[in-house]
Amino acid sequence: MVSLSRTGNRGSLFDRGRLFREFGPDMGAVVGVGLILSLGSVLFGSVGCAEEPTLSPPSSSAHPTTEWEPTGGGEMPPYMEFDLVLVPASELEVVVRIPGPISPDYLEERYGLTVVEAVTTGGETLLRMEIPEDFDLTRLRQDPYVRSADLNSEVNLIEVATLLVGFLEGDWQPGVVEEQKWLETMRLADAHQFATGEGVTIAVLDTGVDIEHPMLAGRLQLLPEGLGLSSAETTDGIDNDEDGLVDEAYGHGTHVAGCAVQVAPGAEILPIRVINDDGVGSLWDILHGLSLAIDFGADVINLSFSMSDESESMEVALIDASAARIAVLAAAGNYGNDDARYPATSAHAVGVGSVSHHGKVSAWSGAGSVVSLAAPGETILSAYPGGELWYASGTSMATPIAAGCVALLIDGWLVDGRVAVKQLKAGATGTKPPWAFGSGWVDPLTALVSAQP
Ligand SMILES: [Ca+2]
Ligand SMILES: [Ca+2]
Repeated sequence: MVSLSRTGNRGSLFDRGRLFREFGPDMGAVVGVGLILSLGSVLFGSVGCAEEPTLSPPSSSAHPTTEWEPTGGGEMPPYMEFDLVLVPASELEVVVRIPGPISPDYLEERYGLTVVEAVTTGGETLLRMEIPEDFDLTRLRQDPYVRSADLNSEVNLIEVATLLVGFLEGDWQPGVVEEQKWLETMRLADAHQFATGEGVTIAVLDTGVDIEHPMLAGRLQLLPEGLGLSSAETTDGIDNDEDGLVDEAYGHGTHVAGCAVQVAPGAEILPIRVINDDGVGSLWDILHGLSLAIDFGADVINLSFSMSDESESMEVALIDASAARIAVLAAAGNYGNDDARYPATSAHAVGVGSVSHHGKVSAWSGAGSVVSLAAPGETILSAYPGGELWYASGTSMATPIAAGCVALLIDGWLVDGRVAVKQLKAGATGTKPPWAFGSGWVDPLTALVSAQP
């Protein structure tokens, strides 16, 4: 058994009783009674919002805004034609990374594996292989030519696992988007006078995006055909994972990409579809997507999903991204303050949790010292396929908002992704409670004004 090199603590990082006492029954109660209720209360705007914002709105952009509420409900749009089938996760497969000079034949002959799919990346070969009945993963991992090997496990989208997708808001209305409170408390209008993320590529590994959406049009770098993964978000009207919900993840990637461009309107989004419309992907898809993100020059990689367990292959991929000076941001999960999920907990990724637009920790957000940063993730209005706008809440929304901030710093200071993350952490603002995250919640304007390159 190969042990993974990690730092950080996945244990209990929070005192729920303390949270309850200091921050009111709304927070403590929802942590206790379950995620579906807590998320419902967030979406209907009942999580307490009585405090003053911790960031003062700048005078230049201060304007009277009507207090907005999610308008709720709405019909699911008609399903579009399905033209992409993602590879299902399988316990009968292994994903292996070997040096380029080593032939896959070596693995076939020595371990009885059969190549299903192979990609070359960074001088190495990434393989998806069928395993024989008496397969021994430990023996494969100990092979000196094998850099990483894992069973090809299932990967789930955070919001789908907690039955949260979003609300239909109606047609594209840019004026409404601009009135969101979180844009104001983050002082983004002022930050955009210093930087917009121009020249920065943010890879969004998700369900793909609606490439025609007005919020995204002209801001996309699309994957060329023939790579095995695509950029477009599509839906099939089928309950692919047989959980009783049909296409429950559809729109997730479009929404996530829209969050990033609201923060960094000059950045280019590279959508990589690694999760299907029911919110299910595989470790293979993720690893393949990460290799494409690196190969296509991403400066920032956004991972708004969590995995059921840590993975040697994922750690190796994150180390490679880090070596390429890429900032990898991962959602901490919506399972409560003491339950941040991998890969947000990896030492080689930047974990991102959620706060309200006042900087109050979201009751359902993964938190703790192992989660470096937080960003607004409650009732965020963003793009939805078909030119629409939906509200959604979750660390999936907070993560691309933080990723957009990293893009602003890369542009503003002409630094690489990893330096930009350090600057963003150094400029972060305290949350309520202040010990919730490793550094605090993102404050791009402070980092743009005061950071050292
Ligand atoms: Ca389903
Ligand atoms: Ca489906």
